[in-house]
Amino acid sequence: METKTLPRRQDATRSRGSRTKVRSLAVIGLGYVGLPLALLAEARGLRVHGFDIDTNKLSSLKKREAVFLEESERQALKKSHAKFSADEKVLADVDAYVLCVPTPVDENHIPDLAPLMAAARSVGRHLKKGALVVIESTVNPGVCENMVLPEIARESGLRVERDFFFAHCPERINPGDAEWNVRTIPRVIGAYGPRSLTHTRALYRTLIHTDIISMESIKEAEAVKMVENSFRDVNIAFVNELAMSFAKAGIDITNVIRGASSKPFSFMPHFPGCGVGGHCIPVDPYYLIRYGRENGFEHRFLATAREINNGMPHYTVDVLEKLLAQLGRPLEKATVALLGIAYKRDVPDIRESPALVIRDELERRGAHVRSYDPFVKNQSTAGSVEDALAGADAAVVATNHSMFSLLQPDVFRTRNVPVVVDGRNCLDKDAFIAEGITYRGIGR
Ligand code: SAJ
Repeated sequence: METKTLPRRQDATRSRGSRTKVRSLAVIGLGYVGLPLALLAEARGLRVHGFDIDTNKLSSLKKREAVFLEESERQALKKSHAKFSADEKVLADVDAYVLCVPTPVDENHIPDLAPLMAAARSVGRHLKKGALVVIESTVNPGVCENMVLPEIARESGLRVERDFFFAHCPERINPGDAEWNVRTIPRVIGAYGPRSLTHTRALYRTLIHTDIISMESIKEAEAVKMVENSFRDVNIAFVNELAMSFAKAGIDITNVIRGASSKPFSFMPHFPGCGVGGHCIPVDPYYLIRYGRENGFEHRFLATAREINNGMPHYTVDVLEKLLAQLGRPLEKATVALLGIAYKRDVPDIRESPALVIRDELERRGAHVRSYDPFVKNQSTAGSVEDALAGADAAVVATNHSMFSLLQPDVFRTRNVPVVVDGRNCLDKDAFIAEGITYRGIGR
């Protein structure tokens, strides 16, 4: 409702009516960020073109299908007249471009900007005077202005702030969250200059009816997203470290967190688990670490938090190995039911999922893994929970899917599964112990 503006060095010029009005929008990258944005823009009356290089995704979109959408967005997609294509022609003659392409890290945690740079070149080839370009992809400070903008200017031959306008508005999509979505989440924008700011604010005011906060610079907007997600990673690492410590002391960390949460101020609960997955939280801190190094600063705290969180899948397998050894059952040659492959509750996304690390580590230690995930059936080796548990020496819950949280101990006992490691502390610990099952959580 409110367009809050943080104190700025330059006063943004007021929106000049139709000159900033966006009537057509091209969204580059039609994943869980770009597609909801494209559908929202169409619902707001804009002519929308969607561009993506992934032909599999485009063939689903041609059938008006997309598994990662919320139900209301799935309905909107079925009725959508937006044009989705891998042909760059859809990038011609639009008032605004929003780039929502992935910015992953490689196996050495080095940020990979190739998709974003390729998208920038595509836009540059079709950019016309007066158009606006917004980067929603998550990047560290400096990337938009020092890497992406020069590519667009070179390809188009146009000058920023004079011929076209440029800004960063970091995406804040929270997969699986029905309440906070592209319509309702406040947004932060950082623009190249006052005219770019005016055009960017006009676009997002058209799209969303919630707070729009203008930062003093593009770098500040890039930094906001990095800080948001690094904050979450370090807080998860904090409780993961506590979990490993309190496990040795026989203290249930989940009770301690519940107790600490009774403090009505300056405590924000996070929860220990078998690891940190997804496209954001385990990725963004590496961007900040690299950026710090470029500026001669070592982010020791961020790096330590990453190390702790990256160690949780192995810690989980260690817990299992010790429990089986106590029962005289070596992990090697044991059959382990792995419940959960996705990185997060009730989503089909496996990117950076700790469950995949647990699976690989179990197999590396000689165990036979039977995995089941109702949201990721194509990676499951069992057809149901019961199928995964049949003949298993142990079970590991790696994702707190709603259906797993409801599992009762008798499902395990009747299949003679003596050991359960609850990597998301989502099972009823007392019920499992009462049923005579050897139960361990993460920190409880
Ligand atoms: N996790 C924990 N303990 C926690 C919270 C999460 O171990 O207390 C694990 C999850 O199991 C998962 C990973 O961390 O493997 C990431 O979980 P997440 O809830 O942060 O989910 P994401 O990756 O979808 O994060 C998104 C982010 N949104 C954006 O980047 C725009 C993040 O900023 C949000 O804070 C987060 O959703 C959210 O709040 O749910």
